[in-house]
Amino acid sequence: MKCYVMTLFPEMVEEIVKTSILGRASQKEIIRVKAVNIRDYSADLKHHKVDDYTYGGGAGMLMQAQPVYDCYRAIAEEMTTENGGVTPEHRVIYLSPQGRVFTQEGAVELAKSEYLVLLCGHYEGIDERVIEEIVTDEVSIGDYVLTGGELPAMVMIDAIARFVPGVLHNEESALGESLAGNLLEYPQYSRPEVWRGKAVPEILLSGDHAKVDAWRKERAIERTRTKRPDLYARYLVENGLKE
Ligand code: 6GU
Repeated sequence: MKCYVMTLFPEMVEEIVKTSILGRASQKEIIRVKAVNIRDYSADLKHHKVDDYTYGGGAGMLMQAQPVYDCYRAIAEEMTTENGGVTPEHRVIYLSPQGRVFTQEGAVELAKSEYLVLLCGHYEGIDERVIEEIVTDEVSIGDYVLTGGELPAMVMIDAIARFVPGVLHNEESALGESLAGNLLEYPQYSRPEVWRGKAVPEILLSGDHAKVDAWRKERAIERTRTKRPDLYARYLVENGLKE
């Protein structure tokens, strides 16, 4: 998978991408993340300006259409060259609090993409015309407002990368986890067996794998019911336990 991030702050993206599991996946070229600086496409060769006042007045500056569009054209051209003159299928995702809320299912779906282009906005937003021209999906990461799209873009890349084959060492771990099947993860314990007077649940030491599995499932269900009643309701419906 190759992921282009159109941004005014490429260093934010680069820092995150070189760290931890994303860093390892990048090193192995299982995922390629390229931060592209929108400012490099400013037509203003002197000050590299990319923002201006909004028509109709009001507070704040808007990202102008031209640098965003030219940045996208350069990315499209690079993808075309990489594919022997054929532009590969790709989504252009605009990160915005007005978008559809990103979910684990969304991550699974986007992980099938060969190419992704993420557009990070700043200031009060981006000129509507370039959004209409290039954007295929508008995505939010939750109902709160951030100062820019870079952190949401990285949240998405991280969540998506976990489902790209080879990124995680143990392929099952992406599926058996929190939110798989609308259940939270069961509680886990490591050594020592007793810590500050608290013992590890007896059954986990029994060596009886069937019993351990049953206990974990039960704990996952109970934990979901108490911590996330909204998820629990979905779990019941999707498993035919409730209408
Ligand atoms: Cl994608 N962008 C911004 N600026 N704020 C957000 C968001 C995105 N998702 C939640 N809040």
